[in-house]
Parts: sequence; C-alpha cells; structure tokens
Amino acid sequence: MTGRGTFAGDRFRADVLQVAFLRSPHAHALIERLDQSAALSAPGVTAIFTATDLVGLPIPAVRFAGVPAGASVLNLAAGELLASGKVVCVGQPVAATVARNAALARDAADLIAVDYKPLPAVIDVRDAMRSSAAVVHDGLATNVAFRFTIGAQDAEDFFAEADSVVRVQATSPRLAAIPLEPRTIVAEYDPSNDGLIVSLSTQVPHGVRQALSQMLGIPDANIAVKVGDVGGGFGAKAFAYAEEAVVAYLAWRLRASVGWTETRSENLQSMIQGRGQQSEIELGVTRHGAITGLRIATVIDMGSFVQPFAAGPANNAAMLGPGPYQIPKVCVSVTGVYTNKVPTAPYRGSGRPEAAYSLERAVSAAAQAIGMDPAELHRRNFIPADAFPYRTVTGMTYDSGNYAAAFEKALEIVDYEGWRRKQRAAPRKPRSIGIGIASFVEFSGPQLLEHAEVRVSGDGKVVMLSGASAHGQGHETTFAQVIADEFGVAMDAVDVLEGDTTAIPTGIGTFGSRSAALAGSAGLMAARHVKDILLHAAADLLEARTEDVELRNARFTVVGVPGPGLTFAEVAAAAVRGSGGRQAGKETWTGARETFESPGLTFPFGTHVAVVEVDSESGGVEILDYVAVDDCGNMINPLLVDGQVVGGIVQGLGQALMEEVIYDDSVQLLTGSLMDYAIPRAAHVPRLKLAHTVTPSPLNPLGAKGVGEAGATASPAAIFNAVLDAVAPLGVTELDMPLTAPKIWMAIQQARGR
Ligand code: MCN
Repeated sequence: MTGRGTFAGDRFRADVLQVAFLRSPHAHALIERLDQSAALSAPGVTAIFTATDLVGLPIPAVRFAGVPAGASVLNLAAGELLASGKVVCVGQPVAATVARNAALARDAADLIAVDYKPLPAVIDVRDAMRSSAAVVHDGLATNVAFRFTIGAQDAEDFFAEADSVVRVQATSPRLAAIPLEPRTIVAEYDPSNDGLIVSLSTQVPHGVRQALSQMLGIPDANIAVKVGDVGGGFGAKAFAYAEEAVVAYLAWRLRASVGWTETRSENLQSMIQGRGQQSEIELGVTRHGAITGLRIATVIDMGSFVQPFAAGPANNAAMLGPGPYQIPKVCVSVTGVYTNKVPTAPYRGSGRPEAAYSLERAVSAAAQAIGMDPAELHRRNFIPADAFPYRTVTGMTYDSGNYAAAFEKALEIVDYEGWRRKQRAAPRKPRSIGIGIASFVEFSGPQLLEHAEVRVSGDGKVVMLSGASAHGQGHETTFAQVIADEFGVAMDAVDVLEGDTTAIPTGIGTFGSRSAALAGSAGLMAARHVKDILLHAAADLLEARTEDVELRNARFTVVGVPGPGLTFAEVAAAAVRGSGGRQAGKETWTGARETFESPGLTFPFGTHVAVVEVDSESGGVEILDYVAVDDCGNMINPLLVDGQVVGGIVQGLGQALMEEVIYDDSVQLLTGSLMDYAIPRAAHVPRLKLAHTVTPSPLNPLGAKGVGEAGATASPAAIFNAVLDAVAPLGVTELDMPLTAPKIWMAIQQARGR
C-alpha cells in the first residue's frame, strides 16, 4: 500500500524478454496444424516455442498427488508443459512467444494459426463417469482418476443403532483463488554455472527449485529461486506451473532474461481452482441425540490433469469426516474424476471447509429430524476434553482439544438463546431470521518438518532465516517475536529472511497452516542453540560458570552479582570472534541451523455462529451477527491471528454467498473476469466478533497450532446453516452454495408451489 514492496513484477528490467502464451480456445480438441511463420516474422519477436521444441525434456510426472495408499483405482495423468497433439481444457498453453515486450509477444501469439478438430467435451463429473462419456485422456479407459475409501467397512446394517438417518447433499462449488498479484516469473540465465536465477511469486521456493530441476533436467544446485513480496497465494501458488517451467526453460535455452506476468483473465482461466466436491452424506442419530454413524460418498472434479497435491482436498475432507464428534462408525468413499476443465488443487482450507460443511449440514438436518435444538445435538456429541490425544476412526490423532469450551463461549458471546427467542417472536414475513452453527476441527502442519537458521553478527544484529515462505501471513513479525523473546532483545533488532534458496539451502514452504508450529519452532530451537553459544561467551568474559549466567532484557549478568553485566552486542562480538565467525559479504556471524520435526499434525478447532436475515421477497441475505471462537493453541501474535481468521471468514463468506466458477455447456469459462466472478467486498463483511480459547499443542515447543485456514473452514458451514434455518419454515429443505439471492428466491417460490 505504501509502494515499498518488491514483488516479482518489480524484477522486470528493460532487457527482460517477455513471454505470451497462446492458449487453447477449445475444451477438448485435436491440434491438426500449427503454423507459426507469420508470428515468427512479427516485429520484436525473438523466438516461438511449441511442444516440439521441448522434445528431449523429461516427461512430466505426477509429483505427489496425495492419493492415500490402497486406492482401488489409480489413473493419474500429468499435464504437459505445452500441449502436443491434443488440448484438454480451455486455456491450456499451446505455444509461447518471446518478444521485446509483452504487447509484441501477445501480438505474435495472435498470429499463430492453429487448426483444431473439436472433440466432445465433459463438463459434469457425474456425466463424466458414464460409460458413454467422452474420455479426457486417450490412454485411459475411463475418466475416473482415483477411488479410495477411508474409515469403517460399509455394510447393510451401517445405521443399525440409529433411530433416524438423515440424507443430505452438499456441493462445494469450484472457486477461483484470486490472488491480488497474478502469477509472475522472471528467469535469468546464469552463465557462471549454466543455470538459472528465478524470481517468482510462489509459496514454495524450494519446491519450485526442485520441480524446475526435474522438469528441465537442470541440477537443482544450479537453480536459485528468489521470492520477494507475494500478493497472496491461498494455496494456488504452492507448486510450479507449466507456464513457469516454460519461461525458465526459455531463459536457459536463449541464454537470456525472460519474464511473464499473466493477465487477470489468464489467471481466472488457467490458475488451478479450489473445491469442486459433491458429497452425499448420511448421518444416523438416536432419538436421544447420539450420533451413531456417518457415511459420505464424495466425487471430486479433478479437471483435466492431476496437479501436485491435487487429491489432497478430497483426502483431507475424508480424514476429517467425523470432525469434532465421537462417531463410532465413519465411512467416506471418494472418487476423483477428470473433466475438460482447468485442474483443481488445494485452495485455502483444502478439504477442511468441505468436511465441515458436509458434517455440520448433516448435524443440523439430524437435529431437525429428531426435534432437538442443533446446539444441543452438538453438545451431546463432542469428543470430551479428557479424551486427548484422540484417535479417530478415520486414522487421525487429534493432539489436544476442548471443543465444548469453544462452543459454549461462542454461544454465549452471540447470545444464542436470545437470538432463538427473537427468531420465535419475529414475524416471518417478509424477513426471517436464521441461526447457523459450525463447530469444526481441522489440521495444520503437514509434511511435519521445517528448517531455520539463526545468526547473530558481531554488532548484535539477529537474523532468522526460515524455510517457510510467507505471502501475506506476517512471518516477519511473528518469527521476530519468537526470537526476540528468547534473546530478550527488541523485536526490531531481529530480521526475518525467507524465500531465497541461495541463502536458505533447505525449506518446505508455506501452506497447510504449517509455519507457526513448524517454522516458528525451528526458529526457536535455533535461537536456543545460539543462546547457549552466547551464554558460554558471556561466561568467559564474566569469568563465571555458564550455568550462573543469565540473559535478560538483552543483558548478560551473573546470577546474584550486582552490576550492569554485558550488553547483547558485547557478548555477540566475543562469540563471533570466539567461533571464528562465518562470513557473507561484510557480515560476520555466529549461528545455528536446526530442523524441527513434529511428531504429528496439530488440530486447531473452534465454533463459529452466524445469524442472518433472509428477505423472502428478494432472496437477499444480510448477516446480522457473526461470532468466531477459534483455538490455535498458544498465539504468538493475537493481532495477526485475528487477521488470518478475518481473511478466512471473508473467503468463506464468498464461497457461501456468491463465488462459483461457471462453465457453459461447451465448457467455455463464463466467469472469466471480475465482472462475472463475484468476490466479497468490504461492504459485504459484517462486524465480526472474534474470540479465542487456548488449548496448547503438546507437539511443539511453542504450543502453537495453525490458524491460516480456520476461518475459511468454518464460515461457509455457519452461514449456510443460518440461511437454511431462516428459510426452512417457508418450506425450503434443499439449497446449495453459493446462496445467491436468485437461488434463494427461486427455492422459496418453488416451496410455495409457484
Ligand atoms: N500465528 C500465530 N500464532 C499461532 C498461529 C499462527 O501468531 N498459534 C501467526 C503465524 O506466525 C503467521 C500467521 O499467524 O504469521 C499464520 O500462521 P499459520 O497458521 O502457521 O499459517 P502459515 O503461515 O503457514 O500460512 C498458510 C495459510 C494458508 S494454508 C493459506 S491458504 C493462506 C493463509 O495462510 N493464504 C494466505 N493466510 C493467507 N493470508 C494472506 N494474506 N494471503 C494468503 O495467500
């Protein structure tokens, strides 16, 4: 906002050649002829690359798809860098033009003549599974990419113990991630090692380095990835895209600096999308409100390829099936299906919102079926606080929790009983009040380890280098706090450096709400190690035993000995001298590198309550009240935690009320601009009441759990349940997201028989 950030787009110098991609206008078609002669002679053009220019590169493989072991079907198809022979979705890159500037590159791309032979395309996952459907990938017999089941054995008498079994459907529509900063990359040829220096907008610098190395056959030691400020990622920048690999390859082949920044339309068309899950849920409950079983059948729309981690959202949703409840039997079956659409992959929440929506929708329906207040049904089924660590029937081990405490706090703050009274007293026409509850548990900290280094230089300056890579989460603040606390120095004395694979040789990155618990703990361990070095140096200077020296408020003193002691900088200088000091440029420092490995995932949780008013004459929804009680263990920076919760809630509000990627019958994207794809604006966001309970995680020294996805996990379910609660007395029983005014209005008209 002050213009002082350095984004990948700020790395375009005048000599950087620019790339434009020619993209498929068809959802499914054979490429019969491609003529680039006119484009090659266009002004300012340096080169044009098509799939034939990439022959000899390693064939892309599906890198970690996230399908659990034991899948009954496994047909994973990786995307191509540039389409060869056939295109399988609108927007798939077919050719890349390189020119003096972006406009000339675009003009040249428009001069490439391609003859396509359109083929029948599949849009709907259920149609795609029919034997008569067109098959997206020639080598495969069907469109089923994978199939797996998690939890209990399915059986005829699955619901034998239930007095009532409710059946609901829950669709989480495809969503666009909409980072403020579109995908951007500048790749420079590095003659010193025949390698590349790559600046790009990503969440995973080390992952990109590895992927580029694999895709381009360049040793990863010869690729340096540098990430500056990033204008949001939301999961959609957590792997290397084909376009990014092509730009890097062009720089390497042309021995030049080559860059690309996508337009907003390209971003909407070809960045991965989130969600796209359809679930049928059955929940069995006794008349006294004990949940006896949960069966879910989910179909996830994979789009045209399997991107890295692409099965993650479906797998996560299945594993989190039972949520915060003690449910004796849970069976979740998942089918991943190809369609001729842009691929789906993890997007903020990555299965957590889908799980919470499915379960909380079914719990609400079950409460109605047995005539019990939904709050009471929640209360009767929570995993009790003394049951942790708790192993779910789906195989997850929840580290710690007190679900009832967060729930009761949320109900108290929102004044649940008060709203129920208002709801009963208020006339239902034309506006009716609805109250929705979403209790949830999610997981944070996947891949379980992260690296950090802490350096103290001779003048007392402290730097933490982290393998995480923030893109809006504020690690510069929170990690500085962790280190400053350990040393007793001011936060301003600590710099945090991320996103540079040259300075930080190993790292995993930022996704899965993993950074506080894993990178924060790695930083703390490294700081403790450095503190030991400093205490030894101080003991030498003070002629005391190390165990008698203490570090407080940035001063080293001997316990029980009055006097000013030594400053942090004095001891740092001695420690650097004593250790011989390591050098980079003018800086000399002493330091320690640590890897923190968590024994397991951490499980944040909470309860959100939404109160809405629905106008039956227009279908419009107004959020009257919204309370979020989140528990992410110990909070390092409560302000940033609240910022994360707010951002997540607003993304979930978008999902619940307005967002949906829409394709037409020929699988052309209709929501191709921000005129057509609705995202929430400030005026849509009610005053949010945020509160916390604190149940530390026993799995890391900070006692922290993640919070980056909590808001997005809970809010769609809370808002959905509130809207359905408002319109249920009008006879509406079925609705699905996004709850746009026309959709609600139509449902009310249908319920009235109109
Ligand atoms: N934090 C804290 N105390 C805790 C937990 C977290 O102070 N107990 C702080 C952390 O130190 C960090 C922030 O809160 O500054 C988020 O931490 P964490 O929950 O560990 O999540 P990550 O930093 O790993 O961020 C990933 C998460 C994910 S998965 C998505 S998607 C997402 C999100 O963060 N995308 C975002 N938040 C985003 N925020 C912005 N602005 N932009 C995105 O693209």
